[in-house]
Amino acid sequence: MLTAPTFPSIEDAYVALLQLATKEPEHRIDARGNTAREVIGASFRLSDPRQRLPYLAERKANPVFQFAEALWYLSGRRDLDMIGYYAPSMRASSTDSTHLGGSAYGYTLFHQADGHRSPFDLVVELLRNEPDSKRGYLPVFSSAELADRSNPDVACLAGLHLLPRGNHLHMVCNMRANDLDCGLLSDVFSFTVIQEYAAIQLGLSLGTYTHTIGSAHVNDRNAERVRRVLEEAARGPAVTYAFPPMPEDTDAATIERLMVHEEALRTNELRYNALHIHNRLDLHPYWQQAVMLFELYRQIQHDQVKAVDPALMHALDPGLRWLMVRKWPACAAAVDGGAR
Ligand code: 5HM
Repeated sequence: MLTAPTFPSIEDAYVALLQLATKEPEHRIDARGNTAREVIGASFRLSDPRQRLPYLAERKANPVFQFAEALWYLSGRRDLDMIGYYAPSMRASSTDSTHLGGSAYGYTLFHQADGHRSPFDLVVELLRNEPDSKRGYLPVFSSAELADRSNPDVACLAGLHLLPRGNHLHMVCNMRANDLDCGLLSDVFSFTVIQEYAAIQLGLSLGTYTHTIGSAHVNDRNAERVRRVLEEAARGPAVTYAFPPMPEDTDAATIERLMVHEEALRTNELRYNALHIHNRLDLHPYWQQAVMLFELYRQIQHDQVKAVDPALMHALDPGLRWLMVRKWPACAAAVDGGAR
């Protein structure tokens, strides 16, 4: 087969890649202090890019970070204030303690410099007028990033290729490198959200997502967790949840509104309960879920509660609840004895 192997969900692709890199590595590498097992030129396709979360207790995917990162990209930002609150480890990649560099993909793709249209806007406009186009490419990695040999943050994403074919928007993602245990899951989550958002702007259905990687590797420091994940996967699929479709009226104004709520919760200026989120925010129930995640995280970070608000946990989609219970002890405490 000459096209990438197809998987029904990111969980299946993730497990297959971990198996490949740990059991049949092609190279042992040691780049910038990271010893790793590596396979070069790996790729996969997702038939349903909405199946973008893995339900593996040993992996403990963090849906709060996943939504935060996707929205950070869609709003064209590069500030550490926002993303560093959700992923403190990303602060180490900043040279000025304020911004991120190459990995602030949203700034490259969605930022509108001085009234100019963003690269994303240009590609959407092109594809509206030329449906079978092969030119809908959004480059991210730039060799200029290599000019500074000590640059800690060189983009791993080379580019995203949007391909409207028939009624569907397909996307191919090219990565120069992917950490299969740490980077892959959040990358695929965010990039498939960008794909779905682009499909909506073009009035198309969501097509397939193809992910290609130059250096696909598992760092030795993560080997123990990877072993546990593979053991869990070998026991068979325990649970799976369908991720709902993004509402068809989602646009830049929706993202802006969401970011107002996100900031109010991140800075602890406001606190929301489930009823308020349901009844008082001008947001589709799909996006209300993201606000619920940010409020739960506010309770964990700012209030440092032992147990988060059970009503909020109850209002979460079952798949997100499953993940939050596994990720955060304060979420598990809120549903103990209740429906997990
Ligand atoms: O030395 P290098 O710049 O390639 O190190 C970056 C590491 O972060 C690699 O392991 C790369 O695969 C991983 N990474 C990732 O998987 C980094 C980013 C941020 O650009 C990402 N996915 N999005």
